[in-house]
Amino acid sequence: MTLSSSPLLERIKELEREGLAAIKEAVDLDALEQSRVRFLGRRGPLASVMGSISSAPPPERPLVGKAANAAKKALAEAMEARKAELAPKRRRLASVDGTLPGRKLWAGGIHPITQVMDEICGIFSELGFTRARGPEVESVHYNFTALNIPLDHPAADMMDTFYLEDGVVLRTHTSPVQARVMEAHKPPIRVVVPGLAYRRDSFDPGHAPCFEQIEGLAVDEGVDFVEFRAAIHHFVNAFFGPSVECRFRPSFYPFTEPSAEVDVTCTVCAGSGCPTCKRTGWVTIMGSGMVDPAVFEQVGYDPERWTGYAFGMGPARIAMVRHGIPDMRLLYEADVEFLGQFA
Ligand code: 2NL
Repeated sequence: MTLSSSPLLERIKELEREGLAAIKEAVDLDALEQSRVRFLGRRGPLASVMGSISSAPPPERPLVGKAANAAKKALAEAMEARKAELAPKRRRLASVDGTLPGRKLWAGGIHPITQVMDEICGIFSELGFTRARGPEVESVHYNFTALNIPLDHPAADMMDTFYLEDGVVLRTHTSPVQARVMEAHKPPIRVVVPGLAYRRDSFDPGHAPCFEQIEGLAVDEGVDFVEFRAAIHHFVNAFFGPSVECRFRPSFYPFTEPSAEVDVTCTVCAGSGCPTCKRTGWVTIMGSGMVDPAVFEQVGYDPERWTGYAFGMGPARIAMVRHGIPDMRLLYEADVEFLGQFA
């Protein structure tokens, strides 16, 4: 009998081949452990081969022992290698700098339109104006008639709105609140009225069918155009800063006479011409005028005794002028990335 044909050595080689194959095919750590028990366990085939060394012819015994140990070592090494492959991947933490500050979460902020409204009301409160609020669902009387707007007048056309039922509309401006304030209180009156208004407008870069408005009204004895201009100048200065100039342009509103639109030098291009000011250097920020005596008559004030001025502006437009926002719809899309810039 030659050594190479020793049945024990053959058996050892066979076990090593089978073991290596089983290790290679193990799909997870459980399967790997099963093959370890099967081939290297105390009651496994290699252990029993070792136990039967004594039955081999004496010259073969050292070779059989060596071969068995080599097979065990090969299987143990293959097992370690497969274990490393199957082990769940651990994240390498060595590259993370634990001293870095945490990421800051945006805690929310005040909408740019609301910021503008709060600021405007704040500036007028320094001039003695209090805040008033009123219903968004309004009667045709307060929305149009009491403000000297006949329903067949072109001005009523421009304020085409949503009729809820006969004689009831969504208000097209906040002016009905001033009419209500005048009916409920005697002069002197100085109020600003922030709130939502509705018009049958398309949602486009310059319009929204539902928009914020702030109107103001001052009524007292001896209020004249000089006080009116001074108040508006003070507001423009306080809101836009001293480098911004303003001008009054003659205009028409049914509830004021004379009426004026107020323009300021463009804050985006400082008057040199850009898309915000349509290359004119000026942007319109409000409509205004001296209250028409016909309005005072409607609310029961003596137009011989009381005079006043009124104005109205759209905070969304003013926010666009202030920040150079090209499209009003951006302000209403609730895009946190966009709005977060103004928080
Ligand atoms: C505009 C124009 C304006 C008024 C609003 C007013 C209210 C009363 C009496 C007189 Cl009760 N006037 N409000 C006056 C002139 C202009 O708003 O373009 N608003 C966005």
